Amino acid sequence: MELKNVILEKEGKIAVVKINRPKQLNALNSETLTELEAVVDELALDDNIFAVILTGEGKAFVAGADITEMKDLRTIEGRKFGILGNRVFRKLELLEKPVIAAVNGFALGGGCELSMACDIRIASAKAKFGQPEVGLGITPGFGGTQRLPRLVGMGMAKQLIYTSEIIKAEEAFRIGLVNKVVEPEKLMDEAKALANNIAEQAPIAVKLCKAAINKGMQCDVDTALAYESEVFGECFSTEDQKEGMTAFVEKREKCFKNR
Ligand code: CO8
Repeated sequence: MELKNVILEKEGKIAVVKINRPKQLNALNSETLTELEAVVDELALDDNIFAVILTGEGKAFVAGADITEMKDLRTIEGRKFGILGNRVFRKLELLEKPVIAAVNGFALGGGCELSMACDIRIASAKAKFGQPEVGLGITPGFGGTQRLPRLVGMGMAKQLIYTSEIIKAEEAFRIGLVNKVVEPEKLMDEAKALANNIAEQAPIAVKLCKAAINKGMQCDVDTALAYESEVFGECFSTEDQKEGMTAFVEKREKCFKNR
């Protein structure tokens, strides 16, 4: 697929995905969502990429779903748009490689929701977060009512969603919505350092950790622990487990092969 609104760059073991509609503050229209889905599909199949960074071109991360496209939608079309966004974001959340949101600016509505479908959020000190949907007469529709309370707790999520309040990066850090706040000029370096650190670990183990955390957070603790035991056992069928432990015992550098 020809990409107009999304840029995909690969640098060694990491990929950088950039939402690229800066004039519209990277607002997500159907075309952009479809391109993002194609990029996620491509990354899923790329055995040389072990961590992904998602960011926005220009002054915004993503200022929401495209209000111009949504304005005149009828019920069935609104539902279709919501289903598209949820499908793409869920695909991103389930991608078998960690995704870091490098939040460079506005992350509002669908933008905040996009960042929450990522594994880790690093924010520029200039970033702003919020779910302003009720001020537009709609509910969050790309996972905000579900992922925000899971991240920051039900009370804080309800306050943010019911009021449309927009918060600064420091407040987002305080409530646990972002992992770290950094100076704007350091954002990509920090995100890349983190991504490269992850990419140096045993990829199958990282993939299984992601699956265990994602799955375990959505079910009862006994089912979750049983799943953890299953993936833990699975690690012992990999060459990388033998390599990681042998390298430790032999006091040498390890060399993982994703096998
Ligand atoms: N959609 C479409 N266009 C947008 C959006 C958006 N979400 N955000 C900004 N733009 C456009 C502006 O219209 C403007 O275009 P133009 O130059 O043609 O007038 C351009 O981007 C620049 O924006 P501003 O001039 O407004 O820039 P400012 O720096 O003055 O303000 C703000 C920045 C505060 C971010 C402001 O643009 C704003 O409030 N944007 C809207 C934020 C918002 O409400 N986002 C939530 C949208 S709803 C949503 O995301 C729901 C997701 C789930 C959908 C489920 C569907 C079923």
